[in-house]
Amino acid sequence: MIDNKISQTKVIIGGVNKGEPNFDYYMRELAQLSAANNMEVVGRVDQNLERLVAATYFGSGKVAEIGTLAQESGATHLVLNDELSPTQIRNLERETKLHVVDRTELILEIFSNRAKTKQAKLQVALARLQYELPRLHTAENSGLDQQRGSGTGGSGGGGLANRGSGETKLELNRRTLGKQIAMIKEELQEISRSEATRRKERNESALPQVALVGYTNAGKSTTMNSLLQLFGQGEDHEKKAKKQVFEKDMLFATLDTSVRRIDLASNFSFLLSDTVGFISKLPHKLVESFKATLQEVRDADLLIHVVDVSDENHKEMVETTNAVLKELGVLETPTIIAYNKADETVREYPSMDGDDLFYSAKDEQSMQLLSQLITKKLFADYQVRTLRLPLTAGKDLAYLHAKAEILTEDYTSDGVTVEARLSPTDQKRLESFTVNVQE
Ligand SMILES: Nc1nc2c(ncn2[C@@H]2O[C@H](COP(=O)(O)OP(=O)(O)OP(=O)(O)O)[C@@H](O)[C@H]2O)c(=O)[nH]1
Ligand SMILES: [Mg+2]
Repeated sequence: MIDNKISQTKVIIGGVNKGEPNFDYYMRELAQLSAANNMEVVGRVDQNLERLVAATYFGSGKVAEIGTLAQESGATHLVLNDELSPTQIRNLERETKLHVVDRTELILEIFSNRAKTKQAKLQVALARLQYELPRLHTAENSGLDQQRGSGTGGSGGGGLANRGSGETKLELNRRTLGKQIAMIKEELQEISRSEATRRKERNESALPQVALVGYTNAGKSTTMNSLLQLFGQGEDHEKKAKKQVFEKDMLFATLDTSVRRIDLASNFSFLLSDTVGFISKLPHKLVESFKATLQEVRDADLLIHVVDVSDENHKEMVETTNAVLKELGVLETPTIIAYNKADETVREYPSMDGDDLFYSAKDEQSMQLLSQLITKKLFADYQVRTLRLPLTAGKDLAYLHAKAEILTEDYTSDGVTVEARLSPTDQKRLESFTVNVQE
């Protein structure tokens, strides 16, 4: 969070409740999103309506009320809970004299401020251009949209139609945006291709892949760091520190995916990835353009769905995350539900409730239990097999030593008998040497 209150933009948050059971929760999220965007929430307006008013989103009485509230509170911006049409934004800006920011734009803005790597920046830029494209004529008309994107500033008011610039300029702008979109897409594809190569190289040993997923600020990065801390034995302090990922008490601290190798026991290793967190009504275009970043989630053999159980809205957060996981097509991936921050609750931890884990990412015992769960889930299909390798199979023996957990090894004059724990892939690969499979 940014401490400097003086520079904060004063905003009123607002939403139309069409009878959604989670409405209040969405509004609180909206307040948090505003705060994350360096905005100070000075008022909130809700209206119950069966459907949105096509022209102005709110009904006319509410619009007038907002105008008054803005004058009293000194607000310059109106932040709304839904994605609005360009016309609604234009009309509301004219009538309230406020700069209107809808939920989609707010999320896009936070993402753009947080993006650090080239890939993240391009992905946000793409989502943003796609959001702006159908709204271009608003920019023609009001001039307000030139300020849009800064998040702060904005004098409000305005919105006088200025059609003098004519159709041609609009067409030109559309074409320019269209070209920019195409260029960004191409650049992203390029990055994606080299990423894919790197991913393949990184995982040529076919290590199982585990991905941390969940609502933003749930503690995914902290969980990753604790696992790294605990299982980076043998590594010196400096090396461990270098592997750590960024964790912070703020929305969307992580925008990029980090992948680290975790070595649990002898040859029991997996790749762990930490990635962007989710929030309700995450703009579809944003999820779409972050698909490359979320590739690790899509490839994962196991998901660890981290939930901040100390948050009273954690049930809604689980639903939100599941909705995004559905959009990514990974609802069927085996998942451990990991209720984090149990230290902030009265629950005993670490503990299990059926298959679910209650833990704290800051507690070593919790990490031990989590790693056991991962092992159990990940290696459920592993089998202990006895293999008889002739002397000529030196390469296969070397492979076993490098990739598998060897339990016993017995050398004779014509070869070697090995008892090893094998992954499904290796079971197939070494099928011809197998003399016994342990149940
Ligand atoms: N009390 C408590 N705080 C925790 C625990 N785990 C994480 N936190 C705190 O929660 C905040 C968010 O942690 P992160 O690990 O950055 O969360 P994240 O899920 O990676 O969040 P994003 O990257 O923003 O999606 C940080 O301030 C952590 O210190 C925990 O077990 N107990
Ligand atoms: Mg994070």
